Amino acid sequence: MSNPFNSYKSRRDFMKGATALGAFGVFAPSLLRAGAARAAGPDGQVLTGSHWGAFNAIVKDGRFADITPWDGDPAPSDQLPGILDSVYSPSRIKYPMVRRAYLENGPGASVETRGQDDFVRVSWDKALELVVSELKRVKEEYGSAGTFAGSYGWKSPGKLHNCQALLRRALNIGLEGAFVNSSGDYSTGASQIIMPHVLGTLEVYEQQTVWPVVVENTDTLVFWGCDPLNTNQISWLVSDHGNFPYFDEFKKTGKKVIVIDPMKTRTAKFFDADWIAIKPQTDVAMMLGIAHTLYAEELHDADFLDEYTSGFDKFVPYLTGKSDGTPKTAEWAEGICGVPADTIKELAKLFQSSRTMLSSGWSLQRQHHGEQAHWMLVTLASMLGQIGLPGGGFGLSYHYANGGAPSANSPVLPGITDGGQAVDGAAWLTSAGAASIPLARVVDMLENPGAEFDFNGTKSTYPEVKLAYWVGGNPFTHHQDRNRMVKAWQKLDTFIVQDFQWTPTARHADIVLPATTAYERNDIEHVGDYAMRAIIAMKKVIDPVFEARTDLDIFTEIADRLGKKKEFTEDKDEMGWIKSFYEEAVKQGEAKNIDVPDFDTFWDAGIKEFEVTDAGKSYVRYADFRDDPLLEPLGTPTGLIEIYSRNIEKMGYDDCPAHPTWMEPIERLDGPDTKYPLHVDTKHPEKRLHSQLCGTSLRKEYAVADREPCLINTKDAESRGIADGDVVRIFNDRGQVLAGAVVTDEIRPGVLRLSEGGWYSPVEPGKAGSLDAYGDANCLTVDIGTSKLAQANCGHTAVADVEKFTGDLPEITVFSTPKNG
Ligand code: PGD
Repeated sequence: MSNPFNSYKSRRDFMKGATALGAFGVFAPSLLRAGAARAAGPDGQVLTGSHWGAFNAIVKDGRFADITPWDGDPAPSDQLPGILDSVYSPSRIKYPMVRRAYLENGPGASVETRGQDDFVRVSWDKALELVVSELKRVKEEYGSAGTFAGSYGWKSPGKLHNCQALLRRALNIGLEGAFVNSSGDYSTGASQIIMPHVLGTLEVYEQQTVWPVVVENTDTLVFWGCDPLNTNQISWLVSDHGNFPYFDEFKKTGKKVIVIDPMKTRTAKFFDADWIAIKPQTDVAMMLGIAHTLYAEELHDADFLDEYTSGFDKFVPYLTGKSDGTPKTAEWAEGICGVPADTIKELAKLFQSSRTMLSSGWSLQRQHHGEQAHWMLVTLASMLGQIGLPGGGFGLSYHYANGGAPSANSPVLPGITDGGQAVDGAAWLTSAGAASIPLARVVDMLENPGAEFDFNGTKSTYPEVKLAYWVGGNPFTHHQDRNRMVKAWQKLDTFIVQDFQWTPTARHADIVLPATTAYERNDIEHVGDYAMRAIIAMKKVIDPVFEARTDLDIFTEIADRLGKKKEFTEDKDEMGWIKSFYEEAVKQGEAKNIDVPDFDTFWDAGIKEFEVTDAGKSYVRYADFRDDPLLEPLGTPTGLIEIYSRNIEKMGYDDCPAHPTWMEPIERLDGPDTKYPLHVDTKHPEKRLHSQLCGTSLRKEYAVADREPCLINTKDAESRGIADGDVVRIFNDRGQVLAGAVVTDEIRPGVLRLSEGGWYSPVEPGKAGSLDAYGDANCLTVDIGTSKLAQANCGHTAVADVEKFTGDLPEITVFSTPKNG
């Protein structure tokens, strides 16, 4: 089966395809109202925004009937039709629902049958009465740490209906903050903790040296474990797709592109790149092999290391093997990463002799000892001495939210606050403790109340949690080791889920509250996370369907029932909040001399775009530091790039030494103690956002035999008698899933690809170890912290085996409404 994802669609291609399909033929553009000031009414067109970009929603007879990309989008995502389907899909939650056993017997009832029980429809009044009385009971009986509201997930964009901030706001204001929060995220959990020690900043969410500079100056562009043509389809805010025109420009230059990845990615195919098929989880070894070559051949930039870094002298004995008897030569690296030593040596020379940008993804750090990967990448870039030069150095965000698209001179919108102490930025460094856990340790916390855990130099104890309230996330797809999780979840008396679709998470809940999609409410957001290209009115397209209510509305009522409505709302309704955020932008505009129209003009127009400045077009990351490291020091203790960290040394962790180090992961392909012969690569999917849109008609475009596709190398398939299109069972000691085989040479032998985000559909719900009928990759992954430092998730650490499935094919239940739903 050929892989359909080898290119991206420019705007022209998108529209051609759409017209050919007749998708947009129903409404002549002249009949459509552009920029309607509110929901379209029975017929019309509304401009609004999403993770997948800005789009026009076409409404017919009061129904969201069609979707076309915003005129300003240079590369519309072909996932847009999934958005439309998500509003009316069979997986939509229509009414407030309560698990029957819970409704009949109360908190803690039959927890072992969560996921298999049927649900009972209740009124909103009843549902909220249950929610509020349980919040109060848990606070009374278990104190301030009995409820977990560190709810994580990709939710929807919008500065107001930020459901996670609203949840915490309701509990901060209504329950005097009686809840356990979380810090970090599943994307960059390891890197965002180690990078402040190394570079004095989170680094992963910072603007990159911009693409016009890269196109002009970079000779060798390396994509190391990232697939920007795929992942830049979506953004945390409303995607601008600002990188895509530069992909075309760079390609036209004919300059070298290298992709280091177990898979021949969409990006590799687009650029016709040199594909180096590394073994998964071995990047640190390969980087060390390059570093050793540079050092041994005296190709490293000693002046740069002297002036801008600290601790290289402590790293060298490790590199040469003086300290541990193992020189980290290219030959040594080959034995681990599977890339020939000659290739490693050639790369060292190529990187040193040409302007090289090492652009890395985050998969490298979403694995056991993931902290080491970006630390070693920064060390390698330091040895090359090009950090702060136009088009040289490293970048940790070219693959995310269109990092590197030049920034506009735009005001910055505020958003709804959580009404308590902010947990962001530098606070992540110190926010360990019973009041907040590193979020990927949630199962550990449920299993081990009272147990001590380390985190970034601190020690805390896990609280005893009895109630979890989840909004805007799908932990029954995003968290690792599903079977362990299913059991741990049984420790909860109550699990409340607020979502718009019957995700696997909602199916494991006791109380389910139907939220609206972003298209059934008004909001406001930026277009372009880094580019800040525009502010968009995310206008309501249609009224809420069935009994869905907005997150703001639900939490307002919870705050009201807790006697704190006024404090929660500050006397503002939906449009009052949106206006108040916009007014801040107007004030900033006045101060910074940016033209920002008044609210009514903006809302009527639907969007306000901002100019990209010359400074935005020529930004070079770390140029200031390079120009003057004394006046522009980094935020590290030494003010320099820390190749050796005394702070980490003081922590004394056995699993995170004080300089970048190759550390064997708990399991890996061909690893010393590894039991299974194949690695499971759980990269991000091409046709959905994590698990979002998995429950829509888009699935038909990629599912194989109705199941999540699993890429398998031709040789591995042949030796197991697996043919393209077969249903296969992938298994290890932690779990077993069915998937549809895609036999290909576009993946390294020994590696399977099963994308994260496939909805968990257990054949025996509630039973740990059940076969998953659809293909949830996290049935197979390990749930351990990356190290004591970051305690981040290891979603890319999994080995397994695969066989052709010959039994009776079990039904996939997860995409339909549960009984009575
Ligand atoms: P999403 O599918 O985006 O996944 O995990 P995350 O939980 O973020 O789930 C978001 C949920 O929010 C959906 O169910 C959606 O319906 C709901 N939602 C959307 N908008 C709203 C709203 O306005 N209100 C409410 N109430 N709900 C809403 C993603 C996570 O998975 C991440 S970020 C990463 S990087 C990790 N990646 C991997 C990986 O690469 N490999 C593995 N094995 N595992 C991973 N897990 C992580």
